[in-house]
Amino acid sequence: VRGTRSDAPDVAGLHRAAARVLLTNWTGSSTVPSRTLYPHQWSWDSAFIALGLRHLSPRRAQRELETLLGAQWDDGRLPHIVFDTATPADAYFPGPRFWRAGPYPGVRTSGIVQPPVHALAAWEVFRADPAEAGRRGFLTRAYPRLAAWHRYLGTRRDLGGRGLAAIVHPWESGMDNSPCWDGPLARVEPVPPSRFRRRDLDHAASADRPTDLDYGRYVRLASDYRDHGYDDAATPHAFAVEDPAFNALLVLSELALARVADAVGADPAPHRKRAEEVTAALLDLLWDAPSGLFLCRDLVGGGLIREYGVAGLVPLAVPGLPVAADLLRTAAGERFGLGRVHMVPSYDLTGHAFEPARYWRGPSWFNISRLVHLGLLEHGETARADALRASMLRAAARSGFAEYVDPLTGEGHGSTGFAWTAATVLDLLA
Ligand code: 2M8
Repeated sequence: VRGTRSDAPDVAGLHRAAARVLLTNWTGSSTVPSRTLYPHQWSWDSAFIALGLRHLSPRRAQRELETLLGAQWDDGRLPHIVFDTATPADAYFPGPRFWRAGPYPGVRTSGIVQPPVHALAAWEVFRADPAEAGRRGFLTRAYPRLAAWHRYLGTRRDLGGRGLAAIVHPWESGMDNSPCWDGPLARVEPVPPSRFRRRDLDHAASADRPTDLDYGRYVRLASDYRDHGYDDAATPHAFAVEDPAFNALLVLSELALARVADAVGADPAPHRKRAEEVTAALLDLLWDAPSGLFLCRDLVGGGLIREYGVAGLVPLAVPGLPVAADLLRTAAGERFGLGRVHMVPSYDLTGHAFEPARYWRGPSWFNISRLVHLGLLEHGETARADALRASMLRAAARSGFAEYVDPLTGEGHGSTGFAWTAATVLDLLA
């Protein structure tokens, strides 16, 4: 499957190849992001994967989400990793022996969370085959779990007390080493690299990954949280941030959950209300008019974080967003170069910390580009949306479904055969 900037990819071949990636990464009850780098189930990956998988097998897409929901904790949190018990414990770091967590014996998980894309995915998966979903009681079983998940985020995670969900670890944003976290992380005492053994470097180039110093800080934050029993109130969080992408996804998921509630005979009104409240809080607390972008807020150091990351563009997907025109200008401006670079870069192209190949410090990612694509469609920007779609399909075809691509050259980096890349392609082709 080949496609360059000038020749469009062969659609049938691309579809077949994407389906093959999802088949290869399927474990029997869920899909691993990558057979090498990430050999377990990841929370927001599964939601994006289900959105693509529904076009191949709605039943399997339901199963994907059910496996994750089955690992839900009593407090409502959905863990960011559900460990595959058939995979050796040391295949990934930090593995189950590090986290020492799980909802009950036999299910091992991490103790942190990832962005709430699940209700959105569940609704779309349901719509792909309502009859099959109905036979399996998919929505009826998913609804209380999804509602409990959102409740967890709205209560225990409202660390700022003003209506937004906070993240307590960079991994929770899904954008691990975004330059947005450099400031808040500078306060965290890193664990020395001799105290842990990274596995990611066995499978990916170190120039494409976070540094050892980053990892030292990730390990410190995760072990502090673990040593306080993953108790949000009891942990003295050295890192606590309100992230616009995380909260915009919560808005989209609350809106989807309102539809789910309606479909199962529950009251949709509280979900719609919550979506309105989170949108209002996003605008009130994270919107930065001078830059025309949503920024992250540092709850420990105080104030907005003046780094321009793609998380700030994600609220574009929120229906009726009053600042959509400003966000569109920013997307098309020099920082994100929409239409002039490959897909949507994860960080300001003109920023001091921009690195085109290093993970979340510049590379373009398929899940985020898809959210921006949905935002463009939402606000009637059809031509720009079509161009972005074409750019994503080309990049996926050229790179063998890479984990991320260099926005300047389109060259793939990280793992190939990456599940949400393939799933996003299937979604775009549907
Ligand atoms: C990356 O994060 C994990 C930790 O959760 C890692 O670096 O090992 C991120 O890209 C994250 O967004 C993603 O969910 C995960 C699995 O694809 O990998």
